[in-house]
Amino acid sequence: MKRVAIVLALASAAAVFAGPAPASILDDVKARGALNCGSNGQLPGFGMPDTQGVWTGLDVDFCRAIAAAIFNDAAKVKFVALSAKDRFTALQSGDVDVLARNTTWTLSRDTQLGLNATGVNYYDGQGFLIRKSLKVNSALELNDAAVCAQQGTTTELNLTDYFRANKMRLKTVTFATLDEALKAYDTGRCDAFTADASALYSVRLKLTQPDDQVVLPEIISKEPLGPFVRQGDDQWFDIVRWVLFAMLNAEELNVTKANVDDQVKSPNPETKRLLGSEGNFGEQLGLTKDWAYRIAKLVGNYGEVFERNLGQGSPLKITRGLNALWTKGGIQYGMPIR
Ligand SMILES: N[C@@H](CCC(=O)N[C@@H](CS)C(=O)NCC(=O)O)C(=O)O
Repeated sequence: MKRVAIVLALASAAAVFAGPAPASILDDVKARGALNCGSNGQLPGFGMPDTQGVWTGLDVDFCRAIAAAIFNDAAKVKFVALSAKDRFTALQSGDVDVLARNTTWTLSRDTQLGLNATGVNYYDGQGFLIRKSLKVNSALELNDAAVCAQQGTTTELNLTDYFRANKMRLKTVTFATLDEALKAYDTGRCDAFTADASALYSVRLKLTQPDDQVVLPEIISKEPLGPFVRQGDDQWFDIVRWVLFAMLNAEELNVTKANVDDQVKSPNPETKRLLGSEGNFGEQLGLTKDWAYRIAKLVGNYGEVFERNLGQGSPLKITRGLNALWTKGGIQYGMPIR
């Protein structure tokens, strides 16, 4: 009896110490009235504020889509610029609710860091930028090169692997920030600069002589970039993952910012389920029936977001490539809403 009493006392003490069950991230975000979104602050096309403090980018619009789904207001987002090195601690500590910052999904990031990757909003790979004057045509000619890269990235690790696998000597020169790494490359401290291929498009435009640069043909890694959340809140994980699927499905069903009010009347059952005129799929996520309507209306579908930030509507002019929908020769694929 005595032992039982002690066990019970200990259990209730533990309950007191543990405190009340933590509120869900969705509840926190709603109570706060804004989503805290960890983003890149320096990378055109993915995440960057302009001189007026207006943020743009693929990852930025992804966070706006989450806000649209929750608040019916795409502006209810506070963007937090995070460096490669600090991004994971900011998410772990709760400083941000979601990390959408050109971050590669890898096994250790998905397990050891206490985080979960929710999907892939950009299929990327690592490439090299080099001065034309060096007359190098292939990354395999980089033996003995000094290569600039950024700390705390998969870029650094792949670079070492690639040189080792090809039995080439390497001098890695790393920096904490993109601007430092670029400056070093621009002033000739390195022969080549390496980063995700998507980033090379914008990085090139920041150099003093963009036309004197060439991107080598080799892509040396897989860099599936996507939004991350903390482990332990499945509802939040689902919301973030399904916001991306909703944007992809909207593109597949030709639901756009401009036509969504007509598409609500569409007889197509898939469109009806997406936009909430049939079923209660948004409610199953803890949101409202019209969650995906809000995303399409206020932010647009995946293709629209891609084109304005990275594609033909942007200075970068990146083609869809792997990021085309699966119906158009790419591998972007939204899971079915049913
Ligand atoms: N996708 C890679 C690389 C991400 C990364 O941080 N890339 C750099 C080089 S383009 C960057 O975005 N720098 C911008 C900054 O730190 O402000 C990863 O997840 O580790």
